[in-house]
Amino acid sequence: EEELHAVEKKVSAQLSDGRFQHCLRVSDYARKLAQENGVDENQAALAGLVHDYAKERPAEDFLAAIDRFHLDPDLKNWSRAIWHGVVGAEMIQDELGIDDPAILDAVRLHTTGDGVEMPTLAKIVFMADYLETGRDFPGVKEAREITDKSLDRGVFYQLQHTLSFLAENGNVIYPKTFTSYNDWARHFA
Ligand code: DGI
Ligand code: FE
Ligand code: FE
Ligand code: FE
Repeated sequence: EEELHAVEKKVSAQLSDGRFQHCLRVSDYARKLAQENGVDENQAALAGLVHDYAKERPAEDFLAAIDRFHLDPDLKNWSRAIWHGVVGAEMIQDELGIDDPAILDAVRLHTTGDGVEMPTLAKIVFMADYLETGRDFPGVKEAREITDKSLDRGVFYQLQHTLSFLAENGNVIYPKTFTSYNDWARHFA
């Protein structure tokens, strides 16, 4: 698609080559998951391409955008790991002119996930980010197999493992990461 190519150039201008290549792989993996789950594959590919658009912006840009877009001021207490999705979605709309609310929501939710009402496109981008062909953490093969059988089981697998990983490393954990996990844990209990 032609829009995809124009957006690729704008994304690559914002990112290191390594992260841009990650975005291309997420785009491809999102297209595959879209085909498997009855979602528009071009919409999924575009969402995957832009998901980390804001990842390398300086903190001042995020802090200014939180004011400018009237986002929750508590966001200022967090960091780029959280900002690049929630605040990044506003930058994508503003700077890339992408207005599709499903794509913007998928970007907003791609780091923390969401509860069981999470839109299918958002599940796809969340899982494509975790499973793209450049990822090689222990368990990635199992995670890919689970996700091919059930997108929902894949989402829960990622939430479970990311939460454990963050806690093991003594990281601060964003509340939404917990509420997403709890909702799926109840769902599958
Ligand atoms: O942007 P990516 O590296 O491709 O992937 P991502 O946006 O899913 O995650 C970015 C990082 O954020 C990753 O190292 C995991 C981490 N993360 C996810 N949830 C939380 C978190 N970090 C903190 N501090 N708190 C969270 O709740
Ligand atoms: Fe990200
Ligand atoms: Fe992710
Ligand atoms: Fe990513």
